[in-house]
Amino acid sequence: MTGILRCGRFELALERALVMGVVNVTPDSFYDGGRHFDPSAAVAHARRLAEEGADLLDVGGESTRPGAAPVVAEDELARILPVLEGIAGLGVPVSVDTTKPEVMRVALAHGAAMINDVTALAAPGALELVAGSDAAVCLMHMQGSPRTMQAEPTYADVVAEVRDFLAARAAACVAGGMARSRIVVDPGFGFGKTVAHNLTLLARLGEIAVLGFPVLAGWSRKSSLGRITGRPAEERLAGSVATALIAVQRGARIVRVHDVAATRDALAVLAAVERAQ
Ligand code: 9MG
Repeated sequence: MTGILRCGRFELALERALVMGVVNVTPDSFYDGGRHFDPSAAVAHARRLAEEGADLLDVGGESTRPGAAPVVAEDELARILPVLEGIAGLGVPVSVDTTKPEVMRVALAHGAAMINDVTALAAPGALELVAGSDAAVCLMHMQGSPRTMQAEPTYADVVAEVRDFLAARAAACVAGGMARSRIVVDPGFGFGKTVAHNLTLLARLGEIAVLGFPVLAGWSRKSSLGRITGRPAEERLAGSVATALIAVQRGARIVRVHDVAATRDALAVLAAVERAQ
């Protein structure tokens, strides 16, 4: 896919796959929970990811790991606002990972260029709020909620169900006034999916990409990689990079990762091979 992703004051060319660096300001995220809970540590981490070549930074103040406890909007904002302020001058578009319209409103006022919503703007008022801004949105598929999603995920055809859901949410955004060039879709690896569901979605990612929106893929350090390799989250770099490459080869245009430098290098090699064809 070529084209442009419009996010706030940024226009991101999609000729090469983009790398979104994860900045979790949480005590309980599955891989980096607690590492950057202190705002100055989170800002330093974001700065490092930007230096490593992140095209976007995704800042989140509420863990979406399976079983995670919900956080009220006030606490979520208290976690992310000092970080948004600290990284505003980096020149890298900032995405805010939230499901709450109250958090979205404040984040947009603080310059967020994208809203990354793992519930695809399900909350009342969320769609209208984002549509009324100039930010991009990432619409993600999830079966259930973080508290319950891994209990017994069930699909007749996981790819068709995820694709149809994402198509319907994107259509709702367009009907609500959002330009197509502001919309990203994401199958939501690990969100109400077994390892087999995740692998099927990755293998058939092209069937999501045909929707015509940039596809974001997030496999970084996730438990499916642990199930495949037998390794804990700290040792899943190789698996994470492998899945980022496979996702891009099958149509993803954005990969959401903890390890920006390694992913950028791997994608540069892939792009060089593709140019040589
Ligand atoms: C917040 N978050 C955690 N994993 C994610 C994924 O795979 N995609 C998106 N969009 N957000 C995610």
